[in-house]
Amino acid sequence: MKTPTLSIPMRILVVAIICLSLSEGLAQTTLTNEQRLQWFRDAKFGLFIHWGLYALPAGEWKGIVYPGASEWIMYRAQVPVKEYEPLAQQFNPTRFNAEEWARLARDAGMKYLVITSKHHDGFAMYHSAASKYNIVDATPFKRDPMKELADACKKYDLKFCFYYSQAQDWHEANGLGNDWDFGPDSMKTFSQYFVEKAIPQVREILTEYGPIGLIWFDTPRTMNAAQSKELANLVHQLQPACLVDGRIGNEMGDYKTKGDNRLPSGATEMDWETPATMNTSWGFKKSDDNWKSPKQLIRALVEVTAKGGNYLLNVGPTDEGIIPGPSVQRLKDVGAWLKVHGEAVYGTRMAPWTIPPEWGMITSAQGKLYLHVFDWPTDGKLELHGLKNRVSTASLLDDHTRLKFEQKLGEKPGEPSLLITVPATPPDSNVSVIALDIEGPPNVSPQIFQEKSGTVTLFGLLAQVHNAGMPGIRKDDTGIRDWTNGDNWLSWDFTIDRPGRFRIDLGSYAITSGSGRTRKTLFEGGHQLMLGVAGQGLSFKADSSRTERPSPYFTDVVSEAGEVTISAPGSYTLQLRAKQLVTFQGNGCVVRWIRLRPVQEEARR
Ligand code: FHN
Repeated sequence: MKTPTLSIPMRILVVAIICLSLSEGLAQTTLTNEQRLQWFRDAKFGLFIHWGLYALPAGEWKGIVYPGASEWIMYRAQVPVKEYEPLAQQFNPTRFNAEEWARLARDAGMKYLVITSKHHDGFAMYHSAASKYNIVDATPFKRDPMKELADACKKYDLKFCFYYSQAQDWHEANGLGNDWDFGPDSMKTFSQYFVEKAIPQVREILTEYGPIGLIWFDTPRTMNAAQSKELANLVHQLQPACLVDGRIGNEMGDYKTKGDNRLPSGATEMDWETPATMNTSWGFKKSDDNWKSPKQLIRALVEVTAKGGNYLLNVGPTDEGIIPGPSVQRLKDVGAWLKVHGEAVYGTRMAPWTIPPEWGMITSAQGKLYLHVFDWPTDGKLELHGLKNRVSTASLLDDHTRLKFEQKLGEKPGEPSLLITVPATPPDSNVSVIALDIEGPPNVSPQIFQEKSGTVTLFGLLAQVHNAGMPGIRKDDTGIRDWTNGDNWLSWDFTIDRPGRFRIDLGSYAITSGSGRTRKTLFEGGHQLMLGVAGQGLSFKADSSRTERPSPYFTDVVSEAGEVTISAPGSYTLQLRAKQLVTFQGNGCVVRWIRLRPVQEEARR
């Protein structure tokens, strides 16, 4: 049979179609964000390592202990480059053992490891061709610990990742941050630094160490959008599967990076990470013994997971290459908990409830809910409101003991509700987990319920903002922020099933880093607020006179609004309006929560 010959326009068309399908084939090798994020979403827990020349002074310079994190010593003590640089000649971490570090992370239940390839002091902890100021060329150690760690991570099935300070570089005349040697940043040619050091070094860490899970950029400072984009593109071009963190600058990055040690109020979005310290400093600091307890760390990991994020927990090894004992112990403790309860963490998704219940946190997986109980009930009954799915079984996660439960799926005030009968003592002293098998994908009522204690908490995150189109108020992951416009007002709908008299408090927050750094008390100055509920009105001043629930992360700053009586079960609306708002250091009123707590009759007498 004769093959039909194609006319010239037809041939052009065929060639074009072939080219198009080839280029589509190529496009498939570039990954979407969704594909890149897959491992990160399931991993939940990573090890952050801040290791550099700053481990030598370890927070002290010429006999003076400087406040804050040790890796900032060069900045805090304004150490000239010519005095800081010679530290390299003493840096000889002969006790460094990459396998030990990787094994420790693996045994802690971590799935990735992020280490400082270069921090703000500008010293490369790997063999860099772009700068001689690196661990191989400038120290007696002469080894490349990053090569050793990359191999060890592969062996222990951890994603190997790099931190890289892309804008601050106190060693370079055009890097940002060093004004004591090189003058103010405004006088520098940052673009020159960016092209001559940052870009070549990022290229090196992405080409010399095998597959990299993510690059953790930090403190972008004055970088412009084109520079952030160039860096992100470079990462994806060299390693399409490598993630870029949220501190690349200009709202870019494959996921969001929260503030250091910061946790959001509720579960509102996925794909974020909280970097956290175990004590105060990131780098090793001799005098820093402000350790969080293993319980606090386990609870923070659970809270981050339940709210949709990942927890990147830091250690600061010494100049000898040793991870401090208290850090090692804590990692082992978290690992022991995860060994038993990992099913309720890895691969799970954030809670279907925006706001966690008063007793703990919730994570979810296919057909499952995991109730992470921080405050074990003393009367043997754990209560959960809002779940519309039928529960088929409830059991303790550790030994699979079946638990009895009673479920009400009606529409009376307080329903739907689940009452689980639990043992008198918690199975785990850190966090006990109850696993629920549920029918169908989680379906949760958006109502705000009264908790078992009788308390109703109205979180800022759940507030309806009225006149929201006007400037002067915003909602972020902690609640209502920067409320400065009196035309804006807030309201919450909620249900009461056990009426009575309630004391109402308003919670703002102060950030505590645990380092003794200045606390940010956003209520300074006092706002005059008005609150209305169940036909009663309260006028009160929001101030900073009382704090509660001190935690390593937040201290709630509490203002007392007064008392109201809610005399019948049913649905109610609470309104919060401003009589006078004060702007303090650029911040307005913060509403993290409003809490209605039952007043005990005896206490009132
Ligand atoms: O300045 C750094 C600090 O030294 C540390 O590396 C942390 C880790 O998140 N990041 C910066 C401050 O946010």
